[in-house]
Amino acid sequence: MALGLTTAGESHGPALTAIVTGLPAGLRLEKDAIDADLRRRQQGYGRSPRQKLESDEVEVLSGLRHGVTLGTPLTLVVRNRDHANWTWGMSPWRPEGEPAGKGTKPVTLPRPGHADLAGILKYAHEDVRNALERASARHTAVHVAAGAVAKALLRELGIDVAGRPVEVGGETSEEGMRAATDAARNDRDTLGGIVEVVATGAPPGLGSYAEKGDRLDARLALALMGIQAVKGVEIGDGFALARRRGTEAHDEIYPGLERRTNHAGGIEGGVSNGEPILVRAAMKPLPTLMRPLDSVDLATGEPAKALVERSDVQAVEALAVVAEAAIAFELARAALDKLGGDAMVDVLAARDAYLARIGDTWHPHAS
Ligand code: EPS
Repeated sequence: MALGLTTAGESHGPALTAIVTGLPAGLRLEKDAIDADLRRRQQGYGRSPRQKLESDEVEVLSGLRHGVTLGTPLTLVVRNRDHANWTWGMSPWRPEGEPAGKGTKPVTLPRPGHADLAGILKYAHEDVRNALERASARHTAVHVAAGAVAKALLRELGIDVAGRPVEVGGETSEEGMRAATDAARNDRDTLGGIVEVVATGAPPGLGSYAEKGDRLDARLALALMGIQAVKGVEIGDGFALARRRGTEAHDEIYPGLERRTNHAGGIEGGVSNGEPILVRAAMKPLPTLMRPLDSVDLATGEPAKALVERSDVQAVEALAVVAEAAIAFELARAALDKLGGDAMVDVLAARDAYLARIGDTWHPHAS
């Protein structure tokens, strides 16, 4: 059974939920490790005051007993503490009593760059809130929880995945990124940036060239492009390869199947080649602006300024954690596609048999 993930939940609703299916039985999970990733996602320079309200923590409702997976659907829940301020406005049922708290008035001022306008047109909503609540990047919290589960599985297979920000507002040094964030905050503006995720220890043979949907690079690109605000994805040297000659673009093969370069980012023909897997994602500046752009009031059809709501100045460090989780989940899916197994013991036996078969020719790098 393929590894699957379904998520649900609104930004200011009661909770976010993820159901992970197809996990082998016998995988040990640590609550602390999942919570540590949830905390990492909440941190970062330029985050919204909302992060002071939330203190994300995972709850498990099914699929786990005494910290070990059962091979049944795993339900992960992250509650929204802020929901306490929205109990009327985001009540799942028809609210009782007088309107109180946040979210009581319809939002009619769509923000350029957000899902607001497309969302209400698509779903026939009148209140933009009905679109923005799910489109919000808040729900990446539960994707990070699912990614932490995937990382536990990958660790058993000797695969490590790590994400980091490499650029914020065009700046690449730590100080530059902070200064750019401070400057944008002072100007009541927002920034985007670039994150990089590196996976080491993946064996050759994950993914396939047989169909385009099987290609590992296509799957990783989907995993990253599906994250809020991501507008570009690059594998290995990506766009720079287009400007090189073939003799300078490819990674030559030496005895022991050694490579001295990794322009391909660890993937050739849609299949992992045993080198570190290297991907990058570009994030646009966040579309919720304190200095709002021109829009139209949907209630009157008249020109107006877009909705102003509390938001982040930039969330690139958060994206690094979310992208790491997305890549981990996709690599875990690809690894289970290759190795199969209802039980971890079977997955590990299949891994050992596979590595024994290719071991005469392929030797993992120390990197
Ligand atoms: C978000 C807007 C802000 C962010 C939120 C994503 O939320 P709020 O409108 O409640 O201040 O803080 O991100 C999170 C809450 C989170 O946990 O990442 C948006 O519009 O996407």
